[in-house]
Amino acid sequence: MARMIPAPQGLPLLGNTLQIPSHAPMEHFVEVAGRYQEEGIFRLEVAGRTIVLVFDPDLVAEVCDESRFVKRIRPPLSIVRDFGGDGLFTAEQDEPVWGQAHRILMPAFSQRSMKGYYPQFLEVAEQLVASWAARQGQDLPVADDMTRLTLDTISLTGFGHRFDSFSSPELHPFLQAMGGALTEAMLRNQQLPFVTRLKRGHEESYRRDIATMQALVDDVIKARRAEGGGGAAKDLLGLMLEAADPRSGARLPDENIRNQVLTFLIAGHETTSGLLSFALYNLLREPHTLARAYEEVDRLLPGDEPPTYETVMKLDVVPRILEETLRIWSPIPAFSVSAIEDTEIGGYPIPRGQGVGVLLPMLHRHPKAWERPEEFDIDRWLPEQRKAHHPAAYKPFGNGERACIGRQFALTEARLALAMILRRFALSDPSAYRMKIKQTLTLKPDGFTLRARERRAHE
Ligand code: MNH
Repeated sequence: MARMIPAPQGLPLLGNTLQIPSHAPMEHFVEVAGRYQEEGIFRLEVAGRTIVLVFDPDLVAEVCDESRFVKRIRPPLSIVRDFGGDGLFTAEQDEPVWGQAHRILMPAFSQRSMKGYYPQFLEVAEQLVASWAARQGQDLPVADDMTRLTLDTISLTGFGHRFDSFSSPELHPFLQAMGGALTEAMLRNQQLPFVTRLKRGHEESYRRDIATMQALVDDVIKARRAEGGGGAAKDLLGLMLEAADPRSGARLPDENIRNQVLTFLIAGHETTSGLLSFALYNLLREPHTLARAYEEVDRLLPGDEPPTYETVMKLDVVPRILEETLRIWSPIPAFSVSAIEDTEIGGYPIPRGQGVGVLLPMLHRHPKAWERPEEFDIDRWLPEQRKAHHPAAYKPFGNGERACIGRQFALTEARLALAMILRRFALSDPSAYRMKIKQTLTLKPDGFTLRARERRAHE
């Protein structure tokens, strides 16, 4: 028998639209979800659309069945498409260019390829630690510095472009523009279209932000073309300019390459920055885990020599800190799929085309799947425990074919950065930061600072 998906009371026409705090939608969804813990599913009427959110791991397992559900470009992704265009993140599954780009780029994101990027990963990580060494005893803006690291890393490895973010006290204008555009996409997601149309000032600054980002991308591509196309450069841009889809033989259109570069500049740094910021937050709250991390980096990375790729891949505590951080604080708090045909999940009817969002902060703390869900415990990620996890209870990188292509990239970059920080600095948090989430579609700790002191003398 079909069950009704529970929903909080809304207003006629407006539904639940006005209940959502515009700059903190995720916190609100989590709060509402708490009222439906038993059901693990609920429904909201937002800006004229019905959204269904799920977080019970068994229901999530159903929507992760790719024969029944597929990623469709709906709000907020259809808004992000204003700047992501037909890049991988915001392309429809059945747009030929998605498959072409996916097949061309997949090999560039294998763990093997990470070894090739390692010198650049290391170069930027060394700039981070040098910059922190020069600012000992000062309050370090964690999210900003992690953004410097991850933006410089993706742009150098992917496109041979240097932002040199650590040489400037201000963040690059690209980041300002990106933050503005992502925030506007989030706001528009919760607005009735007529409200969006009334806000002319927002429209102007939105278009300006998009133009700022595209101008940078065009410069990066122009610089490469001036050097003679892809050529020897076996980075993402070189690959996109030269490679043909192994299946169709097609090459990526120029407009698509532009969209991919912008997509990678955003998707390739924003979330990894959040991951590293949350990881540092967790470590400062978990002295026992921090001590284990120090022990590991001192054992595997003694001295001042730059660590090799092979050594970094031997780390075990550090990557488990990252995995547990992605459980407790997923930088992307939700992803969505749509029903291919009329179907039901757990007895709840889902009509064809209905979007279903997977609410990660709730899924990743669901008591059905996690013991002591609020506890930061890296030993959940020991091989034996890992095997015992509910198969659908951990989805920080999304699902299936449309899962994150940059997963190895993010985890390799982040484990190196965290190891480099820990081997060099003793960290403290004299202002006793209390978590405050800043959401610009993705999540970061707002206003989090820490202090760093060199653990040993360095010349
Ligand atoms: Mn990433 C898709 C999370 C790092 C490039 N990424 C996704 C999705 C999630 C995600 C979730 C699926 C979104 C959806 O279903 O709509 N990504 C992350 C997280 C990190 C991350 C949590 C870091 C931590 N992502 C990266 C990095 C890159 C990258 C680094 C690039 C270098 N991600 C992508 C791209 C997609 C994606 C591109 C879209 C893939 C596709 O649909 O083909």
